[in-house]
Amino acid sequence: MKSSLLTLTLLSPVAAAVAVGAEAPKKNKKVQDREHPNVVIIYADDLGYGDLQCYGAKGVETPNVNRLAAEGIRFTNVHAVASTSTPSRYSLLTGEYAWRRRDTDIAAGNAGMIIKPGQYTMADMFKHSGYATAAIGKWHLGLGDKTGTQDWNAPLPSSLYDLGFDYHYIMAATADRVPCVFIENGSVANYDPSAPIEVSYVRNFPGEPTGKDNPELLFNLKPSHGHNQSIVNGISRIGYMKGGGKALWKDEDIADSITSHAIDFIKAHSNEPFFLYFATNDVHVPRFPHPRFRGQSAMGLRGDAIVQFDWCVGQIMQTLDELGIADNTLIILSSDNGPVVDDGYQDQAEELLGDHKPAGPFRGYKYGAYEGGTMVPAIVRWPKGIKPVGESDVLMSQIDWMASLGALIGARFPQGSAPDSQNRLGNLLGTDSTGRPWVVEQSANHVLSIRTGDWKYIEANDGPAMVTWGAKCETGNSSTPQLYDLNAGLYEQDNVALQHPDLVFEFETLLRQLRTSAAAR
Ligand code: NG6
Ligand code: CA
Repeated sequence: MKSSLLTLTLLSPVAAAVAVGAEAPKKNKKVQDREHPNVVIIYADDLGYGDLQCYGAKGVETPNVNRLAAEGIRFTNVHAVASTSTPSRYSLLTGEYAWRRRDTDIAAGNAGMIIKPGQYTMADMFKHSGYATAAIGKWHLGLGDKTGTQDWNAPLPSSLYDLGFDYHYIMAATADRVPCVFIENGSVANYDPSAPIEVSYVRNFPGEPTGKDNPELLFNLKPSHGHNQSIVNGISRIGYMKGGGKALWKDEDIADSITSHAIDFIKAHSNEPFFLYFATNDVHVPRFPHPRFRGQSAMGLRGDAIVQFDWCVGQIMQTLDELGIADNTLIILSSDNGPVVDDGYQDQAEELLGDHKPAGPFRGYKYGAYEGGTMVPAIVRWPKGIKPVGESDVLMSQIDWMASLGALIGARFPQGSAPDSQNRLGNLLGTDSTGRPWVVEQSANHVLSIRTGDWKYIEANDGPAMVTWGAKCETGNSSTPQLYDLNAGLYEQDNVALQHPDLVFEFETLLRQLRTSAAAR
């Protein structure tokens, strides 16, 4: 049923409803019970709505994710907060829309910590509710006190411990950005004192080769656009770095490395409730999966990276099974933004795509305002707590996962924390099919869109129609407002804004209210 009337009321976040004073509750040791299930968020990178077999992928098999979906709920209308990584991750982990802050765009590898130590994060929420907490994999939310000032050869002054994670083993940004080393508990892992690390996003270090000047050294992957600065492991990157020695990662081993650290964390905490944020490097560029996954899909490196992602998921599931704790572990699998095919390396992703549609039936890709930018796969499995109801088309945003998971574990929220996150636990667990009346989506150039069950509104802006840095992605920009009737087809095609000025006005009003609401800073 089409609803033309929008609920303009800003639902008060659960955070406010259960607000307590600023004093943080003490960590109490808890046991894993139904009120305190383990929670594992498996957060893929650039994995599109159509990239998994259980979402209709062609040319690639994902048996482990298929099994997860078969034993849980496969959601078909879940949105990342933004169509790029840093703002989506910021929003997921803080429950605050990234667009409320100016410094949450795609972060450099030497960005200072974007989430401030004083903010109450999802990890704080679990930690203060008695959970062991860990972040493993891609971080991309900055490290250290201040951009560009980190001494990578010593413990960093601010790291994830200040954000509620007891343990972390992370990549500072992305695999295509320096520094190409893992950070474990605030220091470079496997640090090599014979090769001190220097990082700059401004200038190269004298004598260091770059992809631009030394293409003959690119024995693993060559760039298709950008990505022509420092060379690590025969692949040129964004940014300049020197040193690293034996601490430098090998791209083909990243999935193995983060998965084994995740398994170790799970094993070490199998007797107490734990929260694991497992953020994979797959399927972000440079796509360079381990040789054992090569040729396992019909799509070359991008498809093989999906196979590798599925393997990681299988390893986590197997570990939980072996420890006998799968039943009371709530797994959420999703992605930080929609897909992109050529994102800067000559990996033949475009040539080998065949019939595969990375964004499924939706228009647009990563970076853009169309649905393909933020519509992501989302699977929830918790044998002890939810019925495997199959599919759910409830409208949901990742912004609500913090308040929803907080409600699940009985967390208390300091006043003002998670300001945009609403308790939608019933949606997440499949017991309530009435979804959010609307979700907000953010594109790479800060254009906001509203999606309801029936409509998609994209605010007017003056940007170009395609991204300007090489990726063949539509931005969704238009100098006049866009309104699409999603019942007329999921592929945003006919702009009916002129036929529905009342609705356009309602959406504009809603965005204005959201932008100026108390949560805005
Ligand atoms: C872009 C990069 C792209 C990717 C993206 C961030 C170029 C030419 N392109 O600037 O390859 O790294 O940033 O992706 O540099 S995200 O998924 O982490 O947001
Ligand atoms: Ca991403």
